[in-house]
Amino acid sequence: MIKGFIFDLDGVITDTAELHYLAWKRLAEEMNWQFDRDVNERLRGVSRMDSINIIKDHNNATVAEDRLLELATMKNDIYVASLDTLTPNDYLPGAKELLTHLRQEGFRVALGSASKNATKVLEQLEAIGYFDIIGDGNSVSKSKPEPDIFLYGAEKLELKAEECIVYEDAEAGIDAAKAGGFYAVGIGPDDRVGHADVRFDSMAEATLFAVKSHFKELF
Ligand code: B16
Ligand code: MG
Repeated sequence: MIKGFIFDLDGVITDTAELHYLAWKRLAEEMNWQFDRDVNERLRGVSRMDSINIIKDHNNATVAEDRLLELATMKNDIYVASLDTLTPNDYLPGAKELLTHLRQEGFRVALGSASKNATKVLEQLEAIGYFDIIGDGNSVSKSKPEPDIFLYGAEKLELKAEECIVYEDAEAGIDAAKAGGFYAVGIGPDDRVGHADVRFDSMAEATLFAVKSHFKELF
């Protein structure tokens, strides 16, 4: 029986991908690196250090490990400063309504994000109160597609994986949810999250009613 929900952040609750994109673009310009929206798409749900390695490799650049860390910090400073522009109007359509319904119906709710800035993002959205547990990039060391962040959330909620539904917009996130034994709801196109148990184009369609209808026997 489903007792809890675990949410990814970027691409599910809000669209911080655009702010990540602008911050990486600024860094790439400084470094004279090629960077565009297609490359940015490959960073969806990927940790900061994995992201900078993808951009570096895309440019066939050689960068010492400590310099790479410095560059990732530069990007993060730009990104964190831009989070001040985020407001409670910046939920993805449907996300706030879903969180409200889950609270009303007494489900347990956790965040399972790769971002080390997840708490700051939730604060800007005024969304902290919707979550019993916040699992983020600081909570576990192995990132998606490893299931650790979702297992962390379930454990803190005191639930088993099969009692939780995970919402994810990234290919690696669905892989992580399935590897952990969770039910997976994919948000986005078929070529990205078509391997989820059920897929919706957007959060606006992934309502509690729609999910309950799909997983009838689990509620
Ligand atoms: P940070 P999610 C992910 O968020 C983003 O999709 C990804 O682009 C970003 O690199 C990652 O968080 C790490 O973020 O640099 O803030 O620690 O989708 O897992 O909520
Ligand atoms: Mg995401």
